[in-house]
Amino acid sequence: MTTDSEFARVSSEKTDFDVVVVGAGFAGLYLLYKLRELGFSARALEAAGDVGGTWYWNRYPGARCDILSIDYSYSFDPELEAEWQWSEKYATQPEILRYLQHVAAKHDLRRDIVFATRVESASWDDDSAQWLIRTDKGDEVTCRYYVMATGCLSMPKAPDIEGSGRFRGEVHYTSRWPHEGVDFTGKRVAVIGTGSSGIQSIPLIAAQAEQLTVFQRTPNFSFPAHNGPIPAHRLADYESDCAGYRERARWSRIGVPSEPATIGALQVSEAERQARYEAMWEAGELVKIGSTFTDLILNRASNETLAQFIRGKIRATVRNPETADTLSPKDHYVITKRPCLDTNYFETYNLDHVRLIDLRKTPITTITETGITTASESFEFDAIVYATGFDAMTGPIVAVNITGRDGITVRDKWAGGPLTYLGLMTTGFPNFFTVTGPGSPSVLSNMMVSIEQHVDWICDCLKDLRAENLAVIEPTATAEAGWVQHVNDCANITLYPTANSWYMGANVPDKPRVFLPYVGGVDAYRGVCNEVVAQNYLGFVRSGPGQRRVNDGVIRRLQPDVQRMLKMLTSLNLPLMNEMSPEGARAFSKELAATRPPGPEVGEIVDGLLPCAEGDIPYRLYRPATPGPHPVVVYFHGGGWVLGSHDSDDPFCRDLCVRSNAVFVSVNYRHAPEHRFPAAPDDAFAAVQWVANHLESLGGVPGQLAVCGWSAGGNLATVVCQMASAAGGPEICGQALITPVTDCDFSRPSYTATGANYILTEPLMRWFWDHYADPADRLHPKASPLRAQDLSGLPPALVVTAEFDPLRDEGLAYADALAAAGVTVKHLPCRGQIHTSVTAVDLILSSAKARAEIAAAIRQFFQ
Ligand code: N01
Repeated sequence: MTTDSEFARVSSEKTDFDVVVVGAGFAGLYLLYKLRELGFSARALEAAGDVGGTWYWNRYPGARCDILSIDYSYSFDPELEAEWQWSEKYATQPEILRYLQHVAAKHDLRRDIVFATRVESASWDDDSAQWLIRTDKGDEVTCRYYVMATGCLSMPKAPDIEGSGRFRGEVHYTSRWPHEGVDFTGKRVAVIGTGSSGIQSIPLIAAQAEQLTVFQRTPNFSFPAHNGPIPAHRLADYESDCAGYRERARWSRIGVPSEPATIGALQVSEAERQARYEAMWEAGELVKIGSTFTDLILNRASNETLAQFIRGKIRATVRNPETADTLSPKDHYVITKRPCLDTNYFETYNLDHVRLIDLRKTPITTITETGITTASESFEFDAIVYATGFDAMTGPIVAVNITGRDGITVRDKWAGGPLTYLGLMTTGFPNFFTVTGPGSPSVLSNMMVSIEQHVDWICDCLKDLRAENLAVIEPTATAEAGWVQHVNDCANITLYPTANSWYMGANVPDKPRVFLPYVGGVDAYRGVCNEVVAQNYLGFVRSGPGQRRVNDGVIRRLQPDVQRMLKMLTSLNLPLMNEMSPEGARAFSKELAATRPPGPEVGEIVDGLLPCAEGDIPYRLYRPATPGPHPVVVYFHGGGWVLGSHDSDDPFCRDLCVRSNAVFVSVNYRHAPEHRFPAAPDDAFAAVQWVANHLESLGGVPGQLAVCGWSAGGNLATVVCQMASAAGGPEICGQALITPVTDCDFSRPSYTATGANYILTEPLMRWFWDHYADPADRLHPKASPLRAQDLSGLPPALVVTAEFDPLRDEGLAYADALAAAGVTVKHLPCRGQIHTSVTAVDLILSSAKARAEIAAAIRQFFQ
């Protein structure tokens, strides 16, 4: 245990270091160990009286880890792994603290730690390239690198309940529990808060107290921990190949080795779904949620099946139906608030001396000298326990007055939400690092894996700087903005942002609502950090005596789901379509299409035939469920004029039909190479003429006819508009061109930059053109509509382009040409998307927004 003289003991030796570390929890201890190993001089400053971090402070009864003990431990020291045996599946706080004390002693880490000392400010001096750190003891320390290893949940949320200072009885915070413990025997106790801390402590407080009253604002989803010995199969897996086990953890989704799910919750029968949920419930491991179904955090309906299952378990456990109902979460999706693991939590409400107060119905009006008053009742207590949570992730960082270059503070810079590069650094604050900072997987992962990864990355970075005679590192503004965008992109395809959670900063009054951690996965994140280094510290400026190396850039520009899909496709090593025969490619694309989600339900689907130059061609009509008549859109499928049919873009047509409330008539056309140019545009035009002549019988509104098409279908859609314009009809009131082919020129920059790796490749596009049209024919506006002499008078257009699409620039050129000809044009650029993204309904979730905008533009055509 530390005394104030300790600072003097440690700091009197030296006041200037290579590195100052704040915090002596899991992160700070490993950092100290590693820095010392690398020969950096380092000092850790710690507010607590000893090592332990969160496990030093959170000593409330029932405090345990909720990741298996073997996973919630260091991997850097094989000797430690061999000598330390965990006594339970989920170790208690005292055992985890003993572990940390053991590590500190084993590596003699305390000699470089100043305890009972809080860092109050840190300021960067550009001239000396140093940080000046000031503590609450009035001490000053300088260093080249300043690292905050202060944890994500270390700053208790300030009391925000009226009268909280008035209570004269015992007041305890789960986050600052007395070391000597608390005896509640014979006492009337109130617990406010039902997050993880409340849920863990309530059963044990109930076991002692004479009366326990729980004040619940939001019920939580909690799973039984089934604590006990570490499951034998898990222990065997770990012990048989410890190093391999750790490596699997490092490259897993959340930092625990597990088999990822392969199927969505709605893709199995009700019986199988329930069986899987039962297995998850019995396992007592949060990681099992991720390995049960793929889409629980992505799809509302899927998530609701799990929510219902858990509510059923609560009803089956809690005898009083009203109490069971109050304990059943209904205002947020499972996982969107951190789920809890409990031991006898719900059972506790069957005890006669335990009462639950629903603060949604009867909010606390004030805390009094003797108890708590709600809107309907006054309670007297001997003790109040606050389990009210933390100012998470940013709180501990902005609590220190950190001033960077040009006098800006982190607090000011982050006033609208944290801005970081990789959750590791922030622009304007050179040589300042955060371990598990906002924008990194941190709280959405096994903290141990994320802590070790960050510490390793930071230490490797310092080592590289030293090796290259560099002294200062700072992210560029572009890299940081790109990362913040990517972090948001990842969150926005999930249900996480829908909850009022601490992940969103929603628990702290006036805190900006920003999703704080990185939800892209531990594996993906590790890949990013490694790539940044492999690309010579992409996104960083590094400088030293006489040198300044700027390596500006954005590490992830693809949407996260697109990135994952491409990675998955690469791993499958699929054959290339452009190396197949047309028949082979058709069969292959049909096979792929069979595995995709079906798209939404529509009111009606009708298959029919319509006459064209060389016989009938099939169409499929999608009718909205709303009362008709409806506007009509003739749709042309993609497939490079070679592949596809009237039903090959089925999910996309369904989606647009529902979103735009229009009848979609997806028509087939003759395909190349059997029927080369101009068979396809001739069929397409004939189809539009036929639909125009049958509008009313198809359930359409006279005069409300538009065209839409994707890829080669987008080409046909606009060619049809040109043909109709030249022929004096039919009247078309809008054209929606989704990543269309508009030209036969392969030299535009989008071909050069994105022609290799994003499904639609340059060789594939050449293969399509070769099958479709002779080089001379390609120049005809019916093949390359961008080459038309005059585009004036064409219907209003929506042109959708994707950032990583070889066709991007010709789409853009067409939008510009239409605008120059006086046509009303809306251009919708899809950031981070590829050619196939927009049509990939329920597969590329990040493209849903684009589909909503397409539908809005289509509706606009008809106004
Ligand atoms: O904090 P919380 P926590 N009036 O914010 C309520 C980790 N952890 O300490 O949801 C009334 O989750 C608040 O209500 P609401 C873990 O990551 C891990 O429990 O805001 N009630 C909520 O019920 C966890 O998620 C373990 O409506 C008020 C509760 O207080 C994180 O730490 C154990 C209120 C706070 O819940 C935080 O958990 C413990 C008010 N004014 C913690 N203000 C392990 O198992 C707040 N509440 C490893």
